[in-house]
Amino acid sequence: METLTDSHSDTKAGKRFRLTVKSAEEAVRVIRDKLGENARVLSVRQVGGEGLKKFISSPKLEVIAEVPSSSELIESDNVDSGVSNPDENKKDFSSTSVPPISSGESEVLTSSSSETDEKTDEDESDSFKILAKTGFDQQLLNDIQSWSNWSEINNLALAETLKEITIGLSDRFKSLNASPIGDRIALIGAPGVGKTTTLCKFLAHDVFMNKKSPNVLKVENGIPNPDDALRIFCEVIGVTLFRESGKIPESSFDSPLYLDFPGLSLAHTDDWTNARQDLDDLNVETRVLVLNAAYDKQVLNKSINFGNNIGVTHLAFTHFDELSNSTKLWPLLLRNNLSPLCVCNGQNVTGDFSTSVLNQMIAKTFPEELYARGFSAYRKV
Ligand SMILES: Nc1nc2c(ncn2[C@@H]2O[C@H](COP(=O)(O)OP(=O)(O)OP(=O)(O)O)[C@@H](O)[C@H]2O)c(=O)[nH]1
Ligand SMILES: [Mg+2]
Repeated sequence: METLTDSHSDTKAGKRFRLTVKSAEEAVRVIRDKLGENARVLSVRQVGGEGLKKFISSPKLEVIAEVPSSSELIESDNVDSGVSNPDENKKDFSSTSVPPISSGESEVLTSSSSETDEKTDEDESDSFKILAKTGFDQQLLNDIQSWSNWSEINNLALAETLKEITIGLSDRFKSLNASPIGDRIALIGAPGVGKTTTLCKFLAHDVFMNKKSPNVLKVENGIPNPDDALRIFCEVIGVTLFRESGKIPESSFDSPLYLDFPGLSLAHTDDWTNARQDLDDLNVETRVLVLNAAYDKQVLNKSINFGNNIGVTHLAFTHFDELSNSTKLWPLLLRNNLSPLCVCNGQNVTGDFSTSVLNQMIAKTFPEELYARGFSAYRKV
C-alpha cells in the first residue's frame, strides 16, 4: 500500500484512500490537506480496541475517501462538495451505511499531523469523552468546564483529571453553607420520597448513638399522614409520638423534636404554602427537604424550587442505593447552597444512613473501572 505525503491531488485522481483519524474534524483537515478540495468521502466506520480497552479508549474513525478522476470533475460541478463544506462533511462522517471498499482498491493515507500523533487516550477531550460515555452527568461536565482551572485540567491525563475533579468538587462542597441543626427538625418533601424512613433513621441515630431523648410530632395539615410504621418504631425505641402540636413538650439539644410531614404534592402549591405556615407557627428552623435521589433531575429541581419557597435549610438524599452514579446530584448541591445533611442507602431504619455526604457523593462519582484506569496510569509514571 502506498503512503501519501505530498499534497498534490493530480497524481491521485481516480484513487481511493483509507485513513484512520480521531474525529470528523481531523478527517476533514487531513483529506483537504492531502487529497485536495475535490476528494469525497465514501465511507466512515468507527473502530476501537477490544474488551475493556474499547470501553476506555477513544474511538477512532476509519474513513475511505476518493479523489475523483478529471473526467468526473468536468461532468459534475458538485463533486467536491463532500469535503469543501464542513457542515456537509459532518453529515458524511456520521454515515456508516456505505460498505468499506476492499483493501486492494484502496491506498493508505497516513496523517503526518504531529498533533494527531502526540495525542494519547488520556488527553483532555478523551478524558471528558470517557466520563460522558460512562454516564457522567452532562450538566456537571459543563459546570467543570467553567472552573477557572479548566484550562489546566484540560491538558491532563485521565488519572490526573479524576484527581483534579475530585479536589474541585470537594472544595466546592466544603464551601457550601453549613446551617446549624436546631432542636426542631422537620422532614419535608414530595409524597413517598422517604421522609418518614429518614426520620426513623435520625431517631435511631439520636437514641442509640447520641444518647438523646427525641420526640416526634406527626403533622396532618389537612393531608392524611398514616403513621402505623412510625408509631410502631417509636414504641420500639421508646420515643413519644405526638399528634397534636398543642401537647408537644419543650425541645432542646438533648431532647429534639422531629416533625413528620405528609407528602406535599408537586402539583399543589397550596400544600407547600400550608406547610410553611405550620413550620413558622411551630418555630421550626431546621427544614430538611427530602429528595429521592433516583428521581429525574427535573423533578428534583422542582422540589428544590418549592422547598426554597418554604425556607428549607438542609437536603437529605434517599434511595442513594438505587443510583448508578451520583453525578447528577452535584449540580443540585453546588448550585443551591442548601446544607447537605444525610444520605440514605436503603430501607433499613436502623442503618443504611450516613451524614458523611461528601464521602458518599465522591464514592459514587466515578465508575470503578475509571479508578482502576487512573491507578494503572499512575503506576506507569
Ligand atoms: N431503596 C430505598 N428505599 C427507601 C429509602 N428510603 C425509603 N425507602 C422506601 O421508600 C418507601 C417510602 O418511604 P416513606 O418513608 O414511607 O416515604 P414518605 O416520604 O414518608 O411517604 P409519605 O409519607 O407517604 O409521603 C418505603 O418503602 C421505604 O422503605 C432508601 O434510601 N432506599
Ligand atoms: Mg411518611
